[in-house]
Amino acid sequence: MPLDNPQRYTVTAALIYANGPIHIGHIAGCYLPADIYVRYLRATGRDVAFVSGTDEHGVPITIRAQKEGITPRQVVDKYYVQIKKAFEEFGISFDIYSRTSKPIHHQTSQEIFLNLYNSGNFTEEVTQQYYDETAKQFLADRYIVGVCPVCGNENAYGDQCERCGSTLSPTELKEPLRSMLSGSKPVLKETKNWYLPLDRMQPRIEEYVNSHPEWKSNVAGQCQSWLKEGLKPRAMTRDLDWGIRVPLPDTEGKVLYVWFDAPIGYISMTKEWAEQQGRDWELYWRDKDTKLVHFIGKDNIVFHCIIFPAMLMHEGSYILPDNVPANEFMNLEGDKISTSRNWAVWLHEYLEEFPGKQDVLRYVLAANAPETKDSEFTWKDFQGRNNSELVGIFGNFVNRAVVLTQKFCDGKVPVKDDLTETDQAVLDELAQYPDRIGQAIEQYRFREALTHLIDLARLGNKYLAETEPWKVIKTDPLRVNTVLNIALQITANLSIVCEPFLPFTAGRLRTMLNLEKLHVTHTGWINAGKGDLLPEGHPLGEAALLFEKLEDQVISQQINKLHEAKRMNELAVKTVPEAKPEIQYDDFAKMDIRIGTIVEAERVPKSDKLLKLKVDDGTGRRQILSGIAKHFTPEEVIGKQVTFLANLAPRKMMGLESQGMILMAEDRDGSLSLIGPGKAVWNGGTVS
Ligand code: B3M
Ligand code: ZN
Repeated sequence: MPLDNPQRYTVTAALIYANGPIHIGHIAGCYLPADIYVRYLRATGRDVAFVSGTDEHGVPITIRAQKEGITPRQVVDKYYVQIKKAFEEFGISFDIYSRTSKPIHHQTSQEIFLNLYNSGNFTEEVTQQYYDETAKQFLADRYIVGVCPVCGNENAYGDQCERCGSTLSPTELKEPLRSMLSGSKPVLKETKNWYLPLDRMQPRIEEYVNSHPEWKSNVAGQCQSWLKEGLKPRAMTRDLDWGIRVPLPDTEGKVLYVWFDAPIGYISMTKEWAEQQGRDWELYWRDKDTKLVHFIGKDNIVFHCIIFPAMLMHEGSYILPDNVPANEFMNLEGDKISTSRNWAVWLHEYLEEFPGKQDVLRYVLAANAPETKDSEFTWKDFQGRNNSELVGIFGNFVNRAVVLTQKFCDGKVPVKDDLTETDQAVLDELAQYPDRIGQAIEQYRFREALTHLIDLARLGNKYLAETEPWKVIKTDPLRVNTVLNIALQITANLSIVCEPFLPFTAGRLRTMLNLEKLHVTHTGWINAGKGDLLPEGHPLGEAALLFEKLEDQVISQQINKLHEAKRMNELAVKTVPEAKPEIQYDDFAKMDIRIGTIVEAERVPKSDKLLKLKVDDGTGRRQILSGIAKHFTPEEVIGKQVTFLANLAPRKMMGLESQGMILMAEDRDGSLSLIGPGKAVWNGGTVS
């Protein structure tokens, strides 16, 4: 039953860049906790707008476009659809999942920008930025390539060196600098941008942050360290062509900073949703009784706890975030999750490979969520928790309660007789769980809430083990009726309190218990804890297995897949070697390259590299020493036609003379292959 005066919540989950698929780290860090929270709020009758979507502006999008050889628009269109679908199938219950490329968002962002501009909340600054004269545009940090001052990597980016991981700024890069757009050398050029003077705003922001001592310690800690360092003005416009146009005259080639417009996306998406629903969006953003909660990962804390609130408080008409329960990161099999290294479990792949098992992943990710520190996902743990907790405890209890009722009570909720002390104790205990779970959720302690949930199933198992209805049936069927009635009441309660975590399971439980008929729904948290949810005589539905054991083979397949994907990726990122300096035709013509057949081959004693080959070159047998012993056995190469450099000056190696050189192609993984002619040709034939 919904409350008469429901509290109102606006809950947001980070607007992920639409530049790649989502993985388990995103889910455990942000989307799953948000969904658990929102499902719980709805179940307790609160009025909630659960808002999210994709962030479709900024350099991450244009970089991706360049990598894939498509336009930024094509990038965001592709990933928006993919991401939205994966979230839906995984049961993340957004009220709206939209995108920052919508006109309503452009409009809202420009309006807020203008409000801040008109009320004198920006400062104008002219600075020197790198400019590509060939491409005729300013270069985002990411588009400037130079030598890393830390490790000497010649391909470090202006914001980061991918080899050593150092965070950089373009001015720290050592020469030679080049533009990723045209390859030319960038020059410094003056440009004007609008800044949010966070330095001047510091006292008000401090006051705001300090008025929230209840924030999680990892969040508060990051805020305090930013404040202690002293806030600096931050540019809210950028010289870029992909994004939202700056709504001021003479600003051709400038767009709003992506971190200016992205959080405003929460507002514009709420507007869009409210319009669809015939609701008033302002209630969700301007009514001071509304609680605004942002779920994000730890790399976004400063934007949600300092910069966005600063924008809102100076604009003046909006409520400020009430809480920002950011999570830390989840690692995978002992290593950081990395999109570029392909070290991740991708949600869309999981959904395909484990159909119907959304709740298993939801369970494992929630149980392991990086709430206060980084955590770790391993496939072994996934298997272990599934087999022992979901199958062994939760599923086992529910299955026994329902199957025993089918067997001993004709599939109907049996009549309760007098209660023993054990019965009463179990019912008293049951009554406490909804609050216990709910309070943990309200305090963003989802792992703890989940352990309470499993404890409730444990309580059911313990009760059955103590009362042993399968034995007692022979002597005291009335007693069995009471026990199974209570076991079924626990099961019905589980269907309500498990819903925020395991919505698919909750649905199956409702069917099994035939709950729709009773109007006991998952939104009935207020009824949870009661020992009489199911009336006596109520017919159950079909028993079904909630969870199934995961075999070792399924798990090792996943582990192998992960390692294979990483290996393939490492091969793919190995770059093609730099081109050599230009030569003239005469330089080339000096080389006498010919075809010959290897007729003898043997290892050179005491060398693990060299093979001694005899090559039929059409006029005789010439001896060539070749450093290929690690790649080929002598038997493998005998009889092969090869290409060799015939006029290389003879050299001595290991006391033997080599009269030429066999040509080889080196593959990405370092393996070698002989280069023969496309069809057999005569020995001594020239290559030109
Ligand atoms: N797009 C960063 C990210 O995808 C950024 C979040 C915006 S939330 C308003 O991790
Ligand atoms: Zn480096």
